[in-house]
Amino acid sequence: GQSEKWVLMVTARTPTNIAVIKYWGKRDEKLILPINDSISVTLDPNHLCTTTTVSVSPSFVEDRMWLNGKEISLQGGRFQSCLREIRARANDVEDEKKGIKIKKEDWQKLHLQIASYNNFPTAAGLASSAAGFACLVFSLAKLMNLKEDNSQLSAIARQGSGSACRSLYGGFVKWIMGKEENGSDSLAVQLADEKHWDDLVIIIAVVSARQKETSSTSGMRDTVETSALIKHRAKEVVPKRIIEMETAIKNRDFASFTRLACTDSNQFHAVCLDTYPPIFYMNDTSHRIISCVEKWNRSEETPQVAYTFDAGPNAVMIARDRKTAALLLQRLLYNFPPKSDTDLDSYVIGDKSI
Ligand code: 2P0
Repeated sequence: GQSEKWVLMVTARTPTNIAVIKYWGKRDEKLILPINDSISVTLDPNHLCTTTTVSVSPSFVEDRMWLNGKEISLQGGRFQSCLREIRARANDVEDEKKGIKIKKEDWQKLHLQIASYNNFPTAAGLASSAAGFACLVFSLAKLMNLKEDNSQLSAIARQGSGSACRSLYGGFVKWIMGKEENGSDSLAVQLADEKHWDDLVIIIAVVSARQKETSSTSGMRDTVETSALIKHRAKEVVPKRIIEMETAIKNRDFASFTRLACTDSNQFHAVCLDTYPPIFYMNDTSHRIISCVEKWNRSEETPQVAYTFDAGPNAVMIARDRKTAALLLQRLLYNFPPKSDTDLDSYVIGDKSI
């Protein structure tokens, strides 16, 4: 009848995040519980982000989702975990203007339609799943009137993709690994907001926009099963670095920040190489970018630029301020002229990226 014709919608936009102390390895694959804490910086929402619209209507007959205009399956365990956790916490919703009244228990029967867009290459090591699941969980939480705070929502987003839990906050964010077997304390907290250290400028050099060969999920599973180094990293190295990185962020100490971020990225890739069979995420261009930044940092009194690489060859560089960012672009364009034979396709330039 007439009363069945309504549609209720919520749209949200969520930026991706870049880890400066990396997450790599799970202790529980189903709940997505990590073997160490991690720290990230969330990008400016104007750049790499996901926009998701979630809608509900009594006329929808099943849950459906479209990613970048193409329908995808919601049958995977990760989507089902997020949907189940959110529906379990749903509350009454009332929209007087539209004459809509949804009772808490109705959410178990009502179906959803979800449309999501990434404004950057999916699965090219630019953390698309991080922004994607964070945005999905956040928009559904708004639609279903959840009372949980962002930390509690992050523990749901975590079950979609580990790194997604860190995109529920802006600025600098820590994912606490937690101790509980059910994962209830494995969640994100904000260390500092986006205004705390807004001199920093993030520049991402897209070395390759191709999809990565080894997914993070299977890569980290192989690492945990075969690498001897990962145990040392998770138990001895990361806990100390987390404390040092929190202090560096608090004091806006760029020299310490750079040393910690660069060595942690390098150790993550060393652990990938220590996996059997070995995983190569960086390529020759990535290595040349590292050399270029290291040489520059060593020629100055104090470091100018930090670099970090995720599960792909693209370089994320963090310049200490805008002036340095402009000099960095000059150096990159000189060393990697866009029209030469290098495979550096383009530069994605963040403004004030945090
Ligand atoms: C990070 N990465 O901390 C690390 C550094 C990639 C390298 O988190 O299996 O897509 O969904 O939990 O979150 C990528 O792994 O893996 C990642 P799942 P996810 O950002």
